[in-house]
Amino acid sequence: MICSQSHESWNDLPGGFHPASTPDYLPLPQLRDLQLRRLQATVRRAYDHVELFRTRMRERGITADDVRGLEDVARLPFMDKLDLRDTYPFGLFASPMSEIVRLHASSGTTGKPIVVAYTSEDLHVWASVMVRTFAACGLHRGDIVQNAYGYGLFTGGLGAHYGAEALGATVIPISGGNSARQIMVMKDFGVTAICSTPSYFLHLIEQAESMGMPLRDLPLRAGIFGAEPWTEAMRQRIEDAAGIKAYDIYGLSEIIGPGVASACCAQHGLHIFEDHFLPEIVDPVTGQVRPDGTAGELVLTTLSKRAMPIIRYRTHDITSIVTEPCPCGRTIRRIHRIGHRTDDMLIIRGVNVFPSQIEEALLAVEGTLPHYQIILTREKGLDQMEVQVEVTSEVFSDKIRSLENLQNALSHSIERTLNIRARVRLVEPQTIERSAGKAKRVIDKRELS
Ligand code: DLL
Repeated sequence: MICSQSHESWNDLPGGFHPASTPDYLPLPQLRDLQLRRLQATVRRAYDHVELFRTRMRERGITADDVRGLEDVARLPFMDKLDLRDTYPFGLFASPMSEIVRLHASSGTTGKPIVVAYTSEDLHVWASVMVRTFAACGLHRGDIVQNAYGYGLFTGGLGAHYGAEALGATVIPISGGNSARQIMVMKDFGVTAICSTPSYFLHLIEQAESMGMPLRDLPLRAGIFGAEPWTEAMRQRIEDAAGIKAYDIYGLSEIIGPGVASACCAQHGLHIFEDHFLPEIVDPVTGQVRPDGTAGELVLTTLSKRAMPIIRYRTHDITSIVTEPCPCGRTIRRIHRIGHRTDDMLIIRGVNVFPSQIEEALLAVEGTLPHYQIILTREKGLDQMEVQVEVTSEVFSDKIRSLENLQNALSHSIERTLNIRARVRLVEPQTIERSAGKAKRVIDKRELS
């Protein structure tokens, strides 16, 4: 089965573009053949032009000619964020500066930013994978797209912008922030789709309510959400509250930006645009390749990037490759929703905890809003975790007794999920700081205590 026309309205896509004619639906032998040819060209390009890569290949006693099959990717050295930092700013470029037409940068959590570069061919590929992303999410010519990803050095804004334009949609380059204006524009311009982080969209849901214009009453029908982890429970809350379909899209600056993988009408996993990005799943500790279906760290190799080819990049994102074919008919493989990163893991009194597990435990209980923050402290040498959760104003003004019941239900839900006790504090709506971009879920004060 191919996604229904009503979902992916292919007749309304720009001239000559039809998803069925993109590599999304290539027969597998053809796709693997294309990947191999591109992998060989990428390795050769990196070997010839990037010193760090050439040195590492030589240390392993291999050359670009040793890539004879796709499985040979496992013989190549890994790259990670440190390599981008150590070669800051331009040390990994494989094209002369005269061919580089765009730079982006990502600050990450610590230290110097990392810089990424694009030739005009790279920008063309980026727009094309974003067109395929939007088409998979059911967008088409005639859609009015409010792009609330941040414009600037962050790849979200311009990445989504050029993709939506190339799709033939009408783009509103509003960027993040100024929530009252976002709602006004959404209503006045008849916006049908929005691009933002899921956490910023939650904030827009509330803002719309407070302005007496609930999003359910507006023409908005789709949200293209990504750039941070979010759970399936959060997706359902968003869909119910705003009366839209919420699609998960994934990407990272080092590889291209948004446009690495996207949900489709089946909303079960994200299709990787495998003709441009080769995925592997490895054991996060040993680096050994794991078979499809097994969870591990996603490693990505770019297959067509010219300015900055990236080989076997350790993303730190944990997922697995879906083994069943997708009902939408795409042949490119899917990854499961990315719930967390290896470096998100909190160790609390010796127990490993991921913020997404806390989100799941909280959203399993009725009466809470999906705004929460995890605060870690150390008291007398012992780690303490406090989870602050916003509750609806009705609940908050309710009797003390029902607040206590809710608090207990949340503590139990956390204990059931994680096997660890947390202090739960219910807070009034709007207490937890909102971000126009990626949400800050964890405040770790343990080093200070
Ligand atoms: O966040 C690119 C992007 C923009 C993706 C807009 C989607 C939409 P970075 O700032 O380099 O790039 O952050 C990349 O964000 O390694 C993941 O840990 C996380 N991430 C991105 N998308 C998702 C997602 C952009 N859908 C890092 N689910 C990645 C979970 C995500 N995590």
